[in-house]
Amino acid sequence: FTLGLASTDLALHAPSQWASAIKSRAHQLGYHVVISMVEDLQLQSCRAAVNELIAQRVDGILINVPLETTDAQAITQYCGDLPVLFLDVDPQASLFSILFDPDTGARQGVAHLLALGHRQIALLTGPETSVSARLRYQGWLHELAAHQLTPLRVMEGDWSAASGYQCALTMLNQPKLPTAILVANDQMALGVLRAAHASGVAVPQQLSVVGYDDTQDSAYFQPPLTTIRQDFQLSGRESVNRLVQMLQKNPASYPDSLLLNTTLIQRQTTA
Ligand code: IPT
Repeated sequence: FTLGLASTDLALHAPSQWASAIKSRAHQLGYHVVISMVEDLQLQSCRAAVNELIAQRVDGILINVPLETTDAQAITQYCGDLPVLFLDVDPQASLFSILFDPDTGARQGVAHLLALGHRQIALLTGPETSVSARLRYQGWLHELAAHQLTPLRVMEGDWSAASGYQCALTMLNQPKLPTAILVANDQMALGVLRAAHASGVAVPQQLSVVGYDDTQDSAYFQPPLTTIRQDFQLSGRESVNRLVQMLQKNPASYPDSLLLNTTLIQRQTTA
């Protein structure tokens, strides 16, 4: 059997972690994995990547491309009998998927800051084109509203450390500074730490920073980053297990979708 993986930019954290976890689990089970990278986030490009995989005679497809529900449904239909599992869609949609619960992650970050007494909280979101980035943002707003709070400021990055740096420089250059910032991923949080340092703002004494992902490097940031952990190893392994189960062609044992929890990892960027 051969499994196909259609993925966004492998230079980003989630795609690279998934590619590696999926490859190694498939290898253990004696499957091959072929990867097709999607250059931009248009439905057309995702379809082209899927076609490329089908041409290579894959038996099932994993899709790590942020897709709107209707687009993901169109891809599922398009693939016909070929099982398709999604990694970056809305958990509310009835698609076959393995996802991290964005509401839990958002709640953990907000609750942690509120418990420390923060009320002036800024948000640094991921790109609006990303389903997960939007869900994290909505989760933060929802949790803040549940405590009669609104964000002090909201800015949008593109997941890169460079964008985190630029956005944080802008935020830290305003008269009214946040006491804490929730960041949609650790790479952007790395840029925020550097901007704080460059602006003479002490972390965590003057500014608390919470990331999202828990990359292997995050414990080595200065200071070590408090973050929301997503276990990509677990998710990659489970996605292969479940897709393979679909290939057994026994509808009675078709697996369900899975919603994974996130964990708050408290390090030294919050006080
Ligand atoms: C999300 C990561 O949190 C972020 O760091 C970035 O790698 C992004 O993926 C790329 O799409 S995780 C999300 C796909 C569940």
